[in-house]
Amino acid sequence: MELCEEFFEANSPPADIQSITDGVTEFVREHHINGRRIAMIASGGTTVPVERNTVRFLDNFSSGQRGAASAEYFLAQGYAVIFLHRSSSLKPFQRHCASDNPLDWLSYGGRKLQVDTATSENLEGKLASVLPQYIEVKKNNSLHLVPFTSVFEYFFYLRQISNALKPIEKQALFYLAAAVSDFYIKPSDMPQHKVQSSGELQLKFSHTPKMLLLLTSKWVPKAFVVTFKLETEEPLLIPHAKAALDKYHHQLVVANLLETRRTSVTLVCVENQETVTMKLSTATKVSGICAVRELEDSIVSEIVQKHSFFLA
Ligand code: PAZ
Repeated sequence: MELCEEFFEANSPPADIQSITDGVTEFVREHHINGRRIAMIASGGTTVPVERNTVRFLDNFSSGQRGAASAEYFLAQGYAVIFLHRSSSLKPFQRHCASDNPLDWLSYGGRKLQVDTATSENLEGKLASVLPQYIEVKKNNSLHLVPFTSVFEYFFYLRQISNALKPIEKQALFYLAAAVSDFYIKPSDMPQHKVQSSGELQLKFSHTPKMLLLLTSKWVPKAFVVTFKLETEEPLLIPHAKAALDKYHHQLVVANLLETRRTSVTLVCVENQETVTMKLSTATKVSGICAVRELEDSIVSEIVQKHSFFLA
């Protein structure tokens, strides 16, 4: 845990930390008064800057699909959601149009902008199931977005959000689906300016401090905490998920393999380290949100049940 404290001492907080904190604190206050549970979802990958005046950075594969889809299902289950996400990754609701070019939906004539009838049918089909929930969420102000890019921003924001959620104790649910870099370059090991291409590039990586122990023991010791574990080798997956539960003493790990993460996950629970595997094919049915039930719908339903049990 010392390494974690050192991380916060050695690095400067992001410039907007106070406004992020104020926004989250107000969101928590508003929804806690109304008796809502609050899910804090972390989503997308963190970057690792190479230079202090950052031109280059290391990144990872995460698209944010898991977190963005899950946020919609938590909202549908009545949670207020803080969505801590990589700024360029998928966002709840918007993800349904992420592969579209909005300019293709419009036509312009006689100084009037119109939805193009040729494309509107397709558009309606796509958005009809999403828009009612989106409008409701906006009306209730039940989704609060906090964007990050680097691993530094991620940890600073996570700490502030945890502080804001600490008072609501068990009503808070952490769903940590972000792919956070395991290695980073300390600012003391980072050049100030753009590394020139004339010489060799040598980088010194340090282990990213394991903030999870701090989160479960100090930041939000009463919250319901779900983490995610990704591997590329199957034999490592469940043992690593179980080891994480032993180490961090939280409630649940969602384990997935890179190749099959869209179609299969295994939930490893703290009680008896029981495992439940969910596959997309067994989860297919019509739901309120999508014509085909997404894997995240099943994951979130199961987790909400476990959170209810935890609260009882
Ligand atoms: O963001 P995405 O939908 O492309 O992928 C989701 C995921 C694989 C990043 C997530 O399910 C996950 O496992 N996150 C934790 C990764 C880790 O072990 O650090």
